[in-house]
Amino acid sequence: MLIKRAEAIKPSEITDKTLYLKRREFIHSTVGMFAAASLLFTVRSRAAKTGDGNRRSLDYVKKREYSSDEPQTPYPYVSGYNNFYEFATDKESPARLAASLTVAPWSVVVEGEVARPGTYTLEDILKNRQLEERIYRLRCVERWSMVIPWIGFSLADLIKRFEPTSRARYVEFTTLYRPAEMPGQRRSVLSWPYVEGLRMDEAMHPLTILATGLYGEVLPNQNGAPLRLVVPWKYGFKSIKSIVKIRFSEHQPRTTWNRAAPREYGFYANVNPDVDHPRWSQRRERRLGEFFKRKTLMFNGYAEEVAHLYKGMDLRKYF
Ligand SMILES: Nc1nc2c(c(=O)[nH]1)N[C@H]1C(S)=C(S)[C@@H](COP(=O)(O)O)O[C@H]1N2
Ligand SMILES: [Mo]
Repeated sequence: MLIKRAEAIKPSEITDKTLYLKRREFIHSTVGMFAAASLLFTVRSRAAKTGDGNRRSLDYVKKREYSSDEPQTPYPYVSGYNNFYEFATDKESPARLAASLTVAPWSVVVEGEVARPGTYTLEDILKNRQLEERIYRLRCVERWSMVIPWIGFSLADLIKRFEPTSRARYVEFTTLYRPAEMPGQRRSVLSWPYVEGLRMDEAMHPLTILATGLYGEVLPNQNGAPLRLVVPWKYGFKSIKSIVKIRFSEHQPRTTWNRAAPREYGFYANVNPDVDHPRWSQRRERRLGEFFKRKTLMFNGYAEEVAHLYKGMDLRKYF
């Protein structure tokens, strides 16, 4: 994510060199090839430095629920090129800085319009839940995308257990606030804690998952351990990481990016090639690991599954 509060952060802090290269020079594919190769190199060497010491396999995943024959993005990108502002505003540092985040024990507070509010431990949440592998695309506002074999479970399945009341029209998610372990939170780059939200029908959609892993392993901290949302038809910033609170409400939540820059980041944030970001087009994207840009697809390619949720809505207004 990029934000425009120039007085709060210097451009050099939010725009790393590879993205700078991308913006300027990717018009020429040869330069693009060079930049893509050097990005992979940077990402690989950073990964080697962090040692990926916490990698643990999740071998009890049984079911393959949603597959894709698209080539998967190489692991070093997925775990080495991250947006996680609680740690840093560049893409390479979260892998290193998140390594020491304490992710166990972990619990999630459930509150608002539900019959069963309370504090649920992660074990509680995972109990009896079938973990599945689902290969979904993640597409960022910054025009890059990845194909990731996530491991997780349907959010709807968990929500049903909390028994939302008939007044619950939205679900709000909150990320951990722990400045002692999350150095980015010591600066007011965003208003902490990070908050995201979905309309109830979006949250209950079978494509929406809570992820606990990727590539057959426990979720790396930089990807939002131990529990993060994945909403494949929306821009990446909706997929909130390291969730500690789930709140059900009648009113649309005030989400972090929307508050920071309402003209740039709407509540819905559906991937939409026809609605530009105010500062750039959203028509094309770079799949990390590939040389040539590709066309961005409506709803990130999931139109058949989700377009009905927005029937009759003006998607320029509700962007
Ligand atoms: N708490 C929190 N969640 C977050 C973010 C963040 O900064 N903080 N960044 C978002 C953005 S902009 C993107 S693109 C994705 C990146 O997920 P990844 O690092 O697993 O690829 O996480 C999203 N979730
Ligand atoms: Mo993003």
